[in-house]
Amino acid sequence: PEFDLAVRGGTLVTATDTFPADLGIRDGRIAAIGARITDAARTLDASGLLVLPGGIDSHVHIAQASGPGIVMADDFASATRAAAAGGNTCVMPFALQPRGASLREATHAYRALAEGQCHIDVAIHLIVSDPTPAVLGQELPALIAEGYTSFKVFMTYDDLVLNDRQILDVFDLARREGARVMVHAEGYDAIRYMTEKLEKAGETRPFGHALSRPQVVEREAAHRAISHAELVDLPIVIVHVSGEQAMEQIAWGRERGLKIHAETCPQYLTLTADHMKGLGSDDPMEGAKYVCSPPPREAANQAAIWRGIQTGLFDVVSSDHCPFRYDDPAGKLNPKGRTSFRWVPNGIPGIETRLPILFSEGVSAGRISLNRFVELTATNHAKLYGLYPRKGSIGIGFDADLTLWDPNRRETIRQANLHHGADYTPWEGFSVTGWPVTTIARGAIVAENGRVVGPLGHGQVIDRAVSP
Ligand code: DUC
Ligand code: ZN
Ligand code: ZN
Repeated sequence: PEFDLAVRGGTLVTATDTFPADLGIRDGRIAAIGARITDAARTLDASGLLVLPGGIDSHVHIAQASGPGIVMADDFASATRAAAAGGNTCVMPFALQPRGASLREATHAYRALAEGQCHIDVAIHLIVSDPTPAVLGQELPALIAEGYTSFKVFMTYDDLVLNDRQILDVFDLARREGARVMVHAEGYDAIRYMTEKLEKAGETRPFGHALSRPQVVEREAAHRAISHAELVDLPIVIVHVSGEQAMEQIAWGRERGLKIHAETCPQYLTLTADHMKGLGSDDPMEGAKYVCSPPPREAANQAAIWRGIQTGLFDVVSSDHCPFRYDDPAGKLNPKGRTSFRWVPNGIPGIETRLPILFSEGVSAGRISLNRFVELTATNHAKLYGLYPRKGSIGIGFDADLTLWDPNRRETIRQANLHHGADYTPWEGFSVTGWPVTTIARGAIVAENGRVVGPLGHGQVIDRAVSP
């Protein structure tokens, strides 16, 4: 046969177009788009379904070191299994440089964890926590040349925070080397001040987390990051934008002609700070299930985030999957976590639920078009991080990374049906319309009807060129 696989009778959706067509797949790539493709070893019937570019989640945390006694709930096998079941074909986790250690060694050790352990493709970002002369002078340029072309910097956390001079030096290097920089914009000193004040006042429950990082903390850091980017003349991505006030800073920067990209996440569209009170339970510790940074805001803020999605302020919607088990001494309910929110690990699982939640609340609810959905969940991720035109759309020569999507299927999100390593989902009982039915990664069927069928090791670690 001419093709290994034909996908017949579906409606193809890209960031710009929606049209009925068959696909012919050969050697893991899209080889034909046409009216009637029949000469294939295997045929999938996509009638009544949308054929979307596979989801790319450019912001996930997998098997990342998380402080003494704390263990992240997913390794590469479980995270990519959950991602595949949720309609994704590529995820981008972070190799973290522990302070005082070599970024190069940490990165190569992290990559070794991924090799042979992934159901879908993985591309690795770096986290720079210690920009020493050796890191800035040798390690980082060498890693960028090796294909690690993007990295994240933090403006908070004891073990990760960079001061302003360090941020400027790292931005300057990124400009020279053509690397993409992601910024976690929350102010370290403001958080410390608030945390100590809240603890002194006895406000130690998980809800204190939300009080310790009000919008001004994110807004101030976003402004500072944007100003540093202007000084250095570097495009940046502000990740996990949670508040309307930070959005205003981004809009302000763009009006000045700066290239400021922005990411938000489903938690800022669907959760609120009140979730951290553990509502619906007698136990305030239940609120720890929703502790992530930045924290979800008041309900009215969700409308502002939706406006940013509709108007183009946001380029991408990622999950920021950062999974910890709840009922586990190495997770949310670690012994110190019970004494103060300060010790509750920050992050929530979401790698498998990102696409259904955004589709349902966005497309099915009439807030965004199908094309905008594809742009926000696949195309723009590929373009921002150097995966385009290999991934991120449907076209001749692209990787055959596809999700067959049933726009009418109604489902209720249940932990019992998810594939991640966490022991809960923040969206337990959340109803959605629209669901991924089949996930195809480089031409192979990796998930079908909630079952992951592709072999571990099918996914590859992808090196990237610097993004134009
Ligand atoms: N930042 C993230 O990107 N993820 C989880 C926690 C955090 O601070
Ligand atoms: Zn972050
Ligand atoms: Zn994150």
